[in-house]
Amino acid sequence: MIAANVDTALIVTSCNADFSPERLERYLSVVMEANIAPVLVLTKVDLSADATEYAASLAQRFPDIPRLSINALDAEDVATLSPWCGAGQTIALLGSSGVGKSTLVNSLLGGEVQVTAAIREEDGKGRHTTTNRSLHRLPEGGVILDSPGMRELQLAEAEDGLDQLFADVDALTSMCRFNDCSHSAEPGCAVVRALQSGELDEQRLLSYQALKAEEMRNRESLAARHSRERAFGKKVRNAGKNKHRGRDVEQ
Ligand SMILES: Nc1nc2c(ncn2[C@@H]2O[C@H](COP(=O)(O)OP(=O)(O)OP(=O)(O)O)[C@@H](O)[C@H]2O)c(=O)[nH]1
Ligand SMILES: [Mg+2]
Ligand SMILES: [Zn+2]
Repeated sequence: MIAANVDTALIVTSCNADFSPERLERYLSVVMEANIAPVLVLTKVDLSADATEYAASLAQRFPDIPRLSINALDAEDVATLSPWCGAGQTIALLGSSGVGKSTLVNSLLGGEVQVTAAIREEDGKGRHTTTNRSLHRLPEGGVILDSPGMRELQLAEAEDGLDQLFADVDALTSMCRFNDCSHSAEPGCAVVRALQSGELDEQRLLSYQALKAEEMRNRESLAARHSRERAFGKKVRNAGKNKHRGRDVEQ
């Protein structure tokens, strides 16, 4: 869905109104579904007095995902990405418009290769400056793909990615006494037990359940659309055949 042969996805967000752990969960699920290694990159730490709080929120929510806090304009900060930049490595950039994806590319390449533009003052949103995908060779030997900022990301066909991202919750659900446990009032519910003991954070369970439901809904509607399209394709092919048959009769 994003690109082929990507090793690492830099999921970029900033210390401002763009910051949304819920959106990051969506990106992470899609990336993990595709067996791509995610790295969370928090930019604009130089512009916010609360940068450490943003970073702490990521650490609390995504303890197992590699994370970097940087000023994307600062070469020294950006050099902390070098473990993912070596020969044979392909990096993709994901994130909303204005979070600094192209800025990162420029800092990594050491030049103004990609156009960047200031975000809007009023609402902090980017201006969709990058409009095409482009691949750039890094001095360290790898390649990096710059992409247009994403508007929204609906989850579909990312079930495995979700289960990987929420592996602890997924493991708990399989330990409930009943296979179809709804994790509300059933006896022997491992999820409720973990909530009560404090082992599982309720926010995490709610996120998991909401994303699971969304993923299933979207997957089902995608499947329905595919089958409608297949049926239509068949109709078109049959119409074509009948036309030929008609001509045969005339001749
Ligand atoms: N001070 C500071 N400015 C940054 C940082 N990262 C990005 N910027 C600025 O934020 C603005 C947007 O950066 P871009 O690199 O154009 O953002 P983008 O993610 O490529 O946006 P699209 O191409 O629209 O998807 C530019 O003015 C950058 O100079 C940072 O870490 N610190
Ligand atoms: Mg850009
Ligand atoms: Zn249960």
